[in-house]
Amino acid sequence: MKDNIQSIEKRALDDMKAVESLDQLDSLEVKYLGRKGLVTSFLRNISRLPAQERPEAGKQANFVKLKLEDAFRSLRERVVSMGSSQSQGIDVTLPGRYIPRGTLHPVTKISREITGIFSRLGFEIVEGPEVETDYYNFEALNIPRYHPARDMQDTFYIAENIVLRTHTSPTQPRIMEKQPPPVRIVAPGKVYRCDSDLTHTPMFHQIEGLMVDRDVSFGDLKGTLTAFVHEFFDEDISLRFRPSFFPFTEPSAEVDVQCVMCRGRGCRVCSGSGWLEVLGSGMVHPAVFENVGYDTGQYTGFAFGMGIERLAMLKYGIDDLRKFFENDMRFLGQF
Ligand code: 2NM
Repeated sequence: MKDNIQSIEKRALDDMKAVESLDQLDSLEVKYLGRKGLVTSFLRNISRLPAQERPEAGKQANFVKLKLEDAFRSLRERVVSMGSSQSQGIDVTLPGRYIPRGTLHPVTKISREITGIFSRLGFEIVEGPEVETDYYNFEALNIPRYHPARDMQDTFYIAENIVLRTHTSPTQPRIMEKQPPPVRIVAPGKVYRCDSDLTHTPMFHQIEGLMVDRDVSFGDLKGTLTAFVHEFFDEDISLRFRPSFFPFTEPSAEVDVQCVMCRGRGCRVCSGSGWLEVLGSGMVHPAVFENVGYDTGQYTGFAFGMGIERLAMLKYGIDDLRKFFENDMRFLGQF
């Protein structure tokens, strides 16, 4: 009886050496370990042995069964990993398997496109914290204590003097404090406003830029932003600089481009005016320079800011701001 189970084991291991395909492996496993297999039958027949032989025979047979199960398992892994190509063949004419790939979010794409343009114009890309002090978000930028922009309605307060930044501008006094002119930087990132409706989300993205040096003029501002708009939208697009107001710049100007949808004829997107506002800009207010310790007698600078979602909507013809935040793959997969 003992010899018998050992010889079954030996035959099984010999048979396994000859296996060349999964099919052969399957039938071999049935032959030895299947319901009517040799090992299984042997175990079943142990009850017919004399009582004193049963414990030892059972022990031996169960041991062989475990060993063979193990041997079949590792042989199966080997056959599957290397043998299948030969035994079953690969049809090289079959189309490849579809491998789903991620895409960049349109906000990320547009942000990189914008920072890329300014990078080629000699600007450095910098980032600042999203949780900001009241000082950098407002005070350093010449936004006085009772200015409407500070109202609880617009600003998310974290603590007494800590806010979620309402714009990317605070990055700029942080940089200016640390390095003397010349400065050429663009700061992309997330900003937060306590505001939510069809055209406002509590979080959105901005890019702000700053250039400071001796003799930087409003002409430099116009030239730089014109170059940017022509590269971002279209070489032939018209733009105009319209007087405006920001606490941190004087004079200030908003930049409009000819409507990208109707080319200035007037449509729904531009509310019939033929123009679209794309940027805010201006010459840095002397109060901002004084706050960071720059000599206003030696240095001047220009700054600008833009909303990334807005530019993405104009460039891709997206009509609903909420699409950026819904994470619907049918929308995101198009970029
Ligand atoms: C804008 C418009 C105009 C701006 C100003 C500064 C700083 F820090 F230099 F004073 N940073 N960003 C600025 C100026 C931002 O966004 C509509």
